[in-house]
Amino acid sequence: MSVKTIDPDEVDVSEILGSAIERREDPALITGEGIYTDDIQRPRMAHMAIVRSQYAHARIDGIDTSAAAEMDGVEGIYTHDDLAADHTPGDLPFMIPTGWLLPDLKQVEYPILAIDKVRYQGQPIAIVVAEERYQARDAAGAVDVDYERLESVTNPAEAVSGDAPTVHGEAPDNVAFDFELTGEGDVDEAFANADTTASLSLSNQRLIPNAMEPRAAVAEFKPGTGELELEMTTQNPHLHRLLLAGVLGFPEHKFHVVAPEVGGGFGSKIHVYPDEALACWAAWHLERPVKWQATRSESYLSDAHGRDHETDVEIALSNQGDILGLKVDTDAAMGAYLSTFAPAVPTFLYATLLSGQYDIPAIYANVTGAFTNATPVDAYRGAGRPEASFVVERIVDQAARALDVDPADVRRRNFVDPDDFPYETQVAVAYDSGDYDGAFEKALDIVGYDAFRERQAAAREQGRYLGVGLSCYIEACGIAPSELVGELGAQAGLWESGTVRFSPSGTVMAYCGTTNHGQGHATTYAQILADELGVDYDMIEVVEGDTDEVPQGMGTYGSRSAAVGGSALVESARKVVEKGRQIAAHHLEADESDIEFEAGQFSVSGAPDRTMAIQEVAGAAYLAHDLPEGMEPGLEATSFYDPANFTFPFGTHVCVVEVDPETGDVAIEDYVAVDDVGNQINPKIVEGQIHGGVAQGIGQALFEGAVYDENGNLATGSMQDYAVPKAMDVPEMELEDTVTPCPHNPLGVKGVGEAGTIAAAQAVVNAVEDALSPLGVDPADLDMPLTGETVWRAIQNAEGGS
Ligand code: MCN
Repeated sequence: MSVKTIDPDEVDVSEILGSAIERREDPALITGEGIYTDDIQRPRMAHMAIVRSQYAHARIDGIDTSAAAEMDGVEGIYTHDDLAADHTPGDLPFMIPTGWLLPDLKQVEYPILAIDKVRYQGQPIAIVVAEERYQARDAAGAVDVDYERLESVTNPAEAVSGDAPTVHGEAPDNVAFDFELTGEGDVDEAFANADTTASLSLSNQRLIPNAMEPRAAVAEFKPGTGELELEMTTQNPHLHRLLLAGVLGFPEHKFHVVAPEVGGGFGSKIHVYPDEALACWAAWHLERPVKWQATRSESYLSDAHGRDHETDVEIALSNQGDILGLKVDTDAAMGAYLSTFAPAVPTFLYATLLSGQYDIPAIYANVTGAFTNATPVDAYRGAGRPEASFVVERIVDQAARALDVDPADVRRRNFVDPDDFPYETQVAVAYDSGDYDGAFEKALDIVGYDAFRERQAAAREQGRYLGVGLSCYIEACGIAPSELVGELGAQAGLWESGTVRFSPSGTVMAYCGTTNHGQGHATTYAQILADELGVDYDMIEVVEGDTDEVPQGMGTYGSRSAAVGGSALVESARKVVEKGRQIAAHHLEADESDIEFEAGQFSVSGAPDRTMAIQEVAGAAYLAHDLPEGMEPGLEATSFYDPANFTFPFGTHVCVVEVDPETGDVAIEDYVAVDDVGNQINPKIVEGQIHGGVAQGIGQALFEGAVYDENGNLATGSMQDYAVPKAMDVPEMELEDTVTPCPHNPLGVKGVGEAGTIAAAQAVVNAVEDALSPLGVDPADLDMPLTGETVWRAIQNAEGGS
């Protein structure tokens, strides 16, 4: 069933929160009015192209720029030596910082232009600035780099096997970190006491984000004021301001970062990369605006990739089907350098979610971060949590097989009980609220699980292979609180700022430190404030993505904007109402405690005719002719909201497939999702987020995967070679929900932006495994992506072995 969109004019303000109103951002975007970074033109603007390493691992013996420098339009060609010689007194910055430090993390230098060595194909070596874009790109192609090639390694398990080329001298064994997480439960004892165990080795393949708009930047240095302005494809302009100021050695208060319209990010536009720093440096150095626009091929090489885990997992069970313990050992690729939040992803966003929706008394996780000669890996939609859900949900299916029971029964038996919240897992987190069985039974009911099993048995009689896959996922959104993440190694606080400002005429401006890049914040934030303030939705404007307009913020990632940004706005709205209450009390000559506020009206309790609309209060606040003694004029408030905990959305996704044993082709027949994201601000936006997320999860399950050849060349560096799902590959979905409010934020919301991606992949893979179980296919042969070839080979392997 699909949620029907409503025209906001048809919704009363008292019902706007929770209504599926149309997204207000869409008219401008679909009529071409949206301004993206590459649309920006500046007088005297030059163009930058980047000379990137052809090889995965090489020493640089020389860079000959002479031929390129003679080419038409070329203004300058710069290497690391030019950066080193320019602008920087004292210590040389121009290094990308690591935003999350784990104990004993091997921090390695990550220069914005290579110094002496390159460690992945695509690493920036030099920049060319020219009058026109094509001139810059042509000249970049003419820069002659003298490489001495070195052996390379791209697989994380091989990289840390003790028998691989070394990526960084500082980490001779390629181990960036060795991370362990366990609780009080004794895992060895759990396995010693187990009646049954099951195990699986699996890969969670490397993915490439593929946002619709490749990354881009326009930088301009203004010599008159000493200001640097950067318009860029960013999910977090404030973090980019802070970290790029450090990279460049530029004063933060003179640095203005703006996100124009951003065509998707999926995590890839969070991180600090060399490219945007280089555009800034060039603009500063040349004192003219400089634009850099990645080509699609450049994006494949240079956007941080996602996932890339090799995992061994074991589960211990009683004969009755109780999960007694879980052991997980993962090698997680970091790629060639530590990208901004890379160390946090396979540790605090992965190992902490390994209890899934289950009450598991003993868990041990060990994660080894591996340097490899590949593009750096960082957060990509879901970031750590899809990997965790994948491991848990696949091993639970193996457990069912080992016990010879239906996979639905193992899940039912082990869910955390609704009465046990907050639930402390054995892996360091406390789930806030949930009803896992509720969402599960609803999903099974919609898909007709019991009837399907009968249909499946009948189809097998006819030689058809139908399968059903279950995925009961848990996720942690809105990473928090700042003090805790600080203890865990975050180099930033994870609060959010929100300002609510009335104008004298009673309209409202809202400013939030999050940054929309497809999620519809302008709509949902206005819904929240219309409800809080009782002001007409159309009279509320939302501003994000500009460090001059919104002085502080932390950006959009980790499905945090509703729970953290939305809560900051709520707190500010409530402060505004409190000030308004004092003004109203003064004007209505009543005691402040007698003033009620509802639907935008202040009224004296028991005297409904003595009222003052919040707009009138705003007028009085700015007129300032008659305010309570000592009160400052104006009506606005700013809040920095620091959440008390993560939020933990959850749900069950069920996928039904048919596999053609002759070709290995997988057809998705049915897809049902029941998600619980707490209270919903806008059910249509929630549905859209789930839908997009599931499409990406299906992409991972069936199509996508970055492939490196034996020399570390990216073999899937274009849309022809890297298969993202197309519309015809994504089935009709049945999206339903349950609602279990978050108990610790004022909106009761949990995140939704990543839920679909976290849930989908294992639903599809488990379905394929279920379909093929009569053939005796080895589950370890079903590594994603399950292309026809992979599935066909798995079938041949099973038939060959039988
Ligand atoms: N929402 C709601 N009710 C809830 C929760 C959220 O109505 N209970 C609404 C929010 O108000 C917001 C949207 O749903 O309009 C998503 O909210 P939230 O879950 O807070 O996620 P963020 O806004 O912080 O977005 C980040 C998340 C992430 S981490 C990735 S990756 C992702 C995603 O959002 N990338 C996206 N969704 C994307 N959607 C698009 N179009 N493009 C991307 O790059």
